[in-house]
Amino acid sequence: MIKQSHRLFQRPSLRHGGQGRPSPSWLVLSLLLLAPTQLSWGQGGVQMGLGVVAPTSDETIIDFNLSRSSRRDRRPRISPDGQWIVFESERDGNREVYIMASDGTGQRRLTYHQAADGTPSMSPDGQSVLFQSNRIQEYGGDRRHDLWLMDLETSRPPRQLTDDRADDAFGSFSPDGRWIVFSSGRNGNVDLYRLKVEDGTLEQLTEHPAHDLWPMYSPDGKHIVFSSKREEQDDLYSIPAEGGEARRLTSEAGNNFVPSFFPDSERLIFVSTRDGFNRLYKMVLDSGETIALDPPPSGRVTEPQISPDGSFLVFVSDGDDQQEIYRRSLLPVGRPEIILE
Ligand SMILES: [Ca+2]
Ligand SMILES: [Ca+2]
Ligand SMILES: [Ca+2]
Repeated sequence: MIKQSHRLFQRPSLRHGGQGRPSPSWLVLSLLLLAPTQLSWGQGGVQMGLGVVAPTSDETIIDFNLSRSSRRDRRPRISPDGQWIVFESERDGNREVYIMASDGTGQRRLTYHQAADGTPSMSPDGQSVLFQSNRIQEYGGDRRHDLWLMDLETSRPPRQLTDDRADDAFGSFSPDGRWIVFSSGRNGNVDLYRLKVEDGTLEQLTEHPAHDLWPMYSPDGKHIVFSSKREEQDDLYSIPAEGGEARRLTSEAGNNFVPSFFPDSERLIFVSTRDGFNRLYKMVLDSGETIALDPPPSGRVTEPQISPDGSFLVFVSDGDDQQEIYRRSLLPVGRPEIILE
């Protein structure tokens, strides 16, 4: 459903700041969810050099540690051409946005600000990086997150895309680059909104008392999946890209979050605690068939991202102490495609 449509860049309306405002900590709470329990990886998981080698029956899966800074490297997002990974890190003292080649080389810092800059994603044309930052200290003294867009080709300062006293977070581009979907608490609880890049038009996509988090477009642009605690747990839901009725995708006991689509738009990978610890699962959307990623990565795993061509997976794990970004090939010898069966 489309609940409202108006231009951004107007001053925030005070009526959004009264009763019904979400707790200031929804953003923090949603992030704590990402590391709920410890995983003891008993068999294999032998640390070797840059990677973690976990032997399996038919092949060797190597999870390469790409970021290697041990300073909370998180939120990896792969560029549309698969060549780059943008991410956030605290390696320089406070949260900043970085970019590296998808093999981990050429790590480069993109933001220089004392505020918390993070959760980046690249535009489909590969020319700009969307990120969230609480660098504007106003809204009655609060530091709340807004969305910002940085041009990679020039040294121009980032452009502020949202301006509201609530947190705006988890921004992500539509595949055609025309829209940015994000989570915002601006109407009293955290719902999904989409912002038209061209002219700043804003549309509300969900309206539900639960917090709607981690929105992600399907590669065909038709759907948005997200995480929301609408029942007794965090589940994944899907809505049409222009808004509409939410379809619940997960129902097994345990929290489910951070979905990422395979290139066919028919399968997801996501994090679930259904086995008592953070584990990655692949799901066929039509049938609901779900299997765990095997072998499970070492450490507490979260934030999986499938490369646009489906050839590799990146994720975050604390398997080498602090959170770092790992890469696993999804193309074992003799198996040119990911088969879910
Ligand atoms: Ca910063
Ligand atoms: Ca805001
Ligand atoms: Ca909501």
